[in-house]
Amino acid sequence: MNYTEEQLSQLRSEVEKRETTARFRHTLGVEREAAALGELLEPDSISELRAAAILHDLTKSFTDAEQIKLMRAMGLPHMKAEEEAPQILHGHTAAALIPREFPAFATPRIIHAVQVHTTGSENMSIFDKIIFLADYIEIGRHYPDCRAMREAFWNVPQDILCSSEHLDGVVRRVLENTIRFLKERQLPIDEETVRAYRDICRRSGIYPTETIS
Ligand code: DGI
Ligand code: FE
Ligand code: FE
Repeated sequence: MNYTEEQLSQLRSEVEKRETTARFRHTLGVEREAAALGELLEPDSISELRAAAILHDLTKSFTDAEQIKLMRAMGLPHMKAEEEAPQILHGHTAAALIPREFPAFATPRIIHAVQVHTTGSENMSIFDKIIFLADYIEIGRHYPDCRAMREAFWNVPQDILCSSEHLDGVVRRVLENTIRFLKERQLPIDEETVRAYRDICRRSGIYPTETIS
């Protein structure tokens, strides 16, 4: 699916109304990063990647209770994360809202990438990985881990930038960072995050270094 700049601009103004200034700045950062990654890795899908990035944190401002209420209202099945890691629910609720509120943008690729943007998933497409990585390395993120992954992605020769193995390597390291971050804080690690990490290690022929009990 291709969107015109006019359609994207209209989508941006709709989403801007629903996000705080800081969140919307992040959203635009993710859009820019997703477009830059798309130029290298998915050049025929830039406008669709932009749309997914604009929509990815649509419901981020909702409280945990509101997330759970929205899950039920939209007929989504119960998830363990509702008790253990409610901060991951916003991808699921945002994805479910897209067909209702932004039907022109309800493509399977946009919906799936938004749904899994926080945890990753098994069998991620390049489109999914671009949104997942753009969310972590967009220019507005200043945490040392985010800066390090931004460097790790961009600071390589041009021919490596375009390789899906390089993308996989950085996505794997982002998942490793997330798991380590959660372990250090003794927070529950969602099973989807674990599956995403194991799957990308297996596909890359790499032994998982983050052990998950
Ligand atoms: O929505 P953003 O802030 O832009 O970023 P995000 O959607 O990647 O959400 C990041 C938050 O999600 C961060 O606080 C870590 C948390 N998170 C990611 N995976 C897991 C998780 N939290 C738990 N408890 N378990 C997970 O597996
Ligand atoms: Fe998010
Ligand atoms: Fe985000």
